[in-house]
Amino acid sequence: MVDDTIVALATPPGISGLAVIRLSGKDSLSIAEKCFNPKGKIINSPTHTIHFGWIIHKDIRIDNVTASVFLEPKSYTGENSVEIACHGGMLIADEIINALIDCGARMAEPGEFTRRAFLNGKMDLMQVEAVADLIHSVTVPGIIVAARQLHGEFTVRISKLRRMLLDICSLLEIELDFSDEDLTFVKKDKIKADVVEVIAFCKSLAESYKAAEILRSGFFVGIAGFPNSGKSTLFNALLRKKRAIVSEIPGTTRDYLEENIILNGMTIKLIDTAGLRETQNIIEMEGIKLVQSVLEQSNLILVLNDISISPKHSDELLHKLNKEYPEQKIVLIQNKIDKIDFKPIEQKSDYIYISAKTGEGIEKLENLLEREARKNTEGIVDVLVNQRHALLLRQVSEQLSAAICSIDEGRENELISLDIRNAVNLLGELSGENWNEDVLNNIFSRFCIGK
Ligand SMILES: Nc1nc2c(ncn2[C@@H]2O[C@H](COP(=O)(O)OP(=O)(O)OP(=O)(O)O)[C@@H](O)[C@H]2O)c(=O)[nH]1
Ligand SMILES: [Mg+2]
Repeated sequence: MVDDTIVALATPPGISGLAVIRLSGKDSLSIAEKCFNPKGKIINSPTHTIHFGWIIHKDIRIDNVTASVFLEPKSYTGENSVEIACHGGMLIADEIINALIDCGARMAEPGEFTRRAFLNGKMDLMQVEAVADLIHSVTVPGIIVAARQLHGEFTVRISKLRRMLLDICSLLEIELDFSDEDLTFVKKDKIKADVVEVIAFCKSLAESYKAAEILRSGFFVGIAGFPNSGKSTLFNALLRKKRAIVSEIPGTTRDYLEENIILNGMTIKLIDTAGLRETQNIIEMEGIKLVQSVLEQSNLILVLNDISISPKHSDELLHKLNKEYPEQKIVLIQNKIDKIDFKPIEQKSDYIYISAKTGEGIEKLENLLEREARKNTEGIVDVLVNQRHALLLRQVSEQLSAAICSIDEGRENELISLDIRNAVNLLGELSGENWNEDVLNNIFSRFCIGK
């Protein structure tokens, strides 16, 4: 148990209705008491009570506030805590924090409150990561999954798996103790079936990493095409504002531009890029090089075609991009339909005809973007798999596959059990039952001060 008392602003700095300052540690109440008036209220307070009063430090009246008291272990960190809600404004909160530091608190490190919650057994590592995802997720489904993870539903599943694997190890090891008597406690076929099921579960979870990343950070959509096809006009139309420069001069966009739109709770990260063509212009060439990295990280690529030149004008480019980016879904968008007098026939449901200039077809395109974003994140229920989880889950699968090989080769129970126990330990790393300082530092580097 850490025994100093930490303090930090828990709300974003700036002007707001209220700001919340958090204090946690065994001396939280006595430190808050020193600057709180009326006297005697906080220090003698029962847990989960709220007190109205003034922060007065060195005879200067700073602000009137409410102070909520939580006594250990019934607090976020598991320690004595006080949350002071003051008027929003950087200087007021800063002055109160300085007063509390004067009275014995120390400024908290990023994520230190949650680190204490973990160290005091208030939450496991998967729940800690869920807190970060809950704060950072830019999609509503991402928030819903992170909240389930925080609630601990996934941890329960992992615990069940660990228990099941440990039971298998126990049976294998009991059999070992009675090896002279040739007793069989468990059928190897049954073990194999159970282990194969766990491998499939871990593999599919590890594969959900990419989809979880979409729920966490948004769905990346790169807009590509020949110069003048209307990419920047479409970018502006989807954003409902003039963000990118539009002109009839081919090669207008050089640097790529990135902006978010939110479609029914799904954040779509739109990226407008330089038009693709052979060019001798050095700056334009640099812009075109950047397109490659944008398209590589896109979840979906929209190729814009100027239908007024020809509906097939971009077919070769489309073919080339399909070959270069086999991982990405690529959709052809026919633009500038306001300039043609024939009515295009919709060939496929994904085939979209728009006029970025007049707005015709934009709603249909938005529906397609939302549909694709949701399709790419289906099946994620109670955990947002991150890089750390994916790595551990792959290692669990490898250990269990080794156990299956040992069973198939008729090896001794001792060896089979060893591989399964390694997998159990790795699952323990996932939930944080086995942890080390490096893992914690890495996880908490994502946190902000005050969380
Ligand atoms: N009539 C019509 N003109 C359009 C439409 N979309 C774009 N334009 C015009 O086409 C020209 C090029 O548009 P941009 O949006 O700058 O094209 P771009 O693809 O971003 O071009 P680069 O940045 O050079 O690669 C501008 O004059 C636009 O007004 C459309 O739907 N209809
Ligand atoms: Mg442009």
